[in-house]
Amino acid sequence: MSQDNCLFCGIIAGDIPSEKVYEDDAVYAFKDINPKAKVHVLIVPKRHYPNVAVLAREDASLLAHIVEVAQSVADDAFHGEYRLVFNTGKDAGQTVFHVHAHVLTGEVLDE
Ligand code: DGP
Repeated sequence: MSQDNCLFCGIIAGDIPSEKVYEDDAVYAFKDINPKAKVHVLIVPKRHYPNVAVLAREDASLLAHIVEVAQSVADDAFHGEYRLVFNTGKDAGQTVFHVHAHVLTGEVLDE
């Protein structure tokens, strides 16, 4: 279910262009517009959840699937090693309130 005025719902629907990396029935993965690593992919569930805490509570298996997709992105990009970040809340740096996993990989990352 999508939400009006949600940027990532618009990307999933194809109304806003993005560089797709992976898609299945449940998730969509695309390149971050402002990459913080050589490979910086966002993975979003197609159904709108505002943050990872709500997703974990309402559909833990979908959260596990997002981790599987992150692993697959990193398997392809950088021998399966990656950083997985869910900014949760405005004061933690969340700017888009449709849950998204940042997958940072493709190079050795700073600590
Ligand atoms: P966060 O700060 O955790 O809410 O991350 C939001 C990310 O979304 C940020 O890294 C930049 C990315 N982003 C924002 N707008 C767009 C867009 O229109 N297209 C793409 N591909 N990424 C976007």
